[in-house]
Amino acid sequence: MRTFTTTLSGMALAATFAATAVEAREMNIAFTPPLNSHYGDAGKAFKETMEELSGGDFTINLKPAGALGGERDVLEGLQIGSIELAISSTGPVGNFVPSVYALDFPFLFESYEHARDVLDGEIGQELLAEFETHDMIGLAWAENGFRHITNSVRPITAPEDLEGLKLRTMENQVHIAAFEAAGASPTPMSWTEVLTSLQQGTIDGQENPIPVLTANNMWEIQEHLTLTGHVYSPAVVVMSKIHWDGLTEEEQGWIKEASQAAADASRATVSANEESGIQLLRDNGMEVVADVDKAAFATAVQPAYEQYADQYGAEVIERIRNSK
Ligand code: EAX
Repeated sequence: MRTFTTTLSGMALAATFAATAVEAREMNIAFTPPLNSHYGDAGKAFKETMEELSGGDFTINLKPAGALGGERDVLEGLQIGSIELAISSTGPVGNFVPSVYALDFPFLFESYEHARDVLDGEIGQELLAEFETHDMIGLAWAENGFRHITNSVRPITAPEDLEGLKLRTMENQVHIAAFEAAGASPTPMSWTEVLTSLQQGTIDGQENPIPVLTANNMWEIQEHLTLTGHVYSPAVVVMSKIHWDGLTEEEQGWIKEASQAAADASRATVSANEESGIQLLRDNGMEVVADVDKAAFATAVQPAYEQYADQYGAEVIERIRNSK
């Protein structure tokens, strides 16, 4: 009898160890573009790197296409710990980490190289550190890209053509002010509502980088594209502080390495697809205005600086301008 009982408890113990051994810790990483996008490539790089470094102790579940909500909802989820990780454009981030608004001013960055240098340098790292006092951990700067305007009312060849256009913006005070100043009628909303709103005609247009347009077959619902490049849109790899604090130092190191891999992957995809993406949009019937008087658009949106630069980091904006 004794042997039988010993065997049973041994088996129970083995089963417990076996269950514990295979029970990888799961984390979700949320983003709004589809899996087949620059954010999807970032998410896959994060997943591969984290699962390799942890030897399978962690499983990263990709949650693309707004599966866990719009960017603002996801950031709120990070703060309360209902979501572990996200790749988010800075669009709504300024509502949570105000100093990040300094990155969202129009015509502030002059090239991808300039933006990447600033974000990987002192300014970008200082801003990442700001996230922690807002219950999030800023891990790395990924990339959304330079934003351009699409609509289905008229070709936008000059700022005057924006007059009265119902243009969706992100939930970003600086962008709203910029398009108001230019004469448009800005409508802030989460990305998860944009495609339906365009199809229903409740908005006339929107503005986004080329990879977001191609990943969402924008040619199916928008006729005109104008290559204004009016804002450089960073994306941030960000984690819930609640979940970060539950990791060992070694595990936190893995998260950081995976975040940088994600950032690098997004930039590689943007660099590879910017030109080919514009051609794809043209080939699918969008009328592209490429020769844009950017100085005229910069003048039209300048009031956004008067309205918000002092509140959202005039000193950082000046440092960025001087870094050109
Ligand atoms: O982050 O909301 C937007 O327009 C963003 O560019 C999009 O969600 C990708």
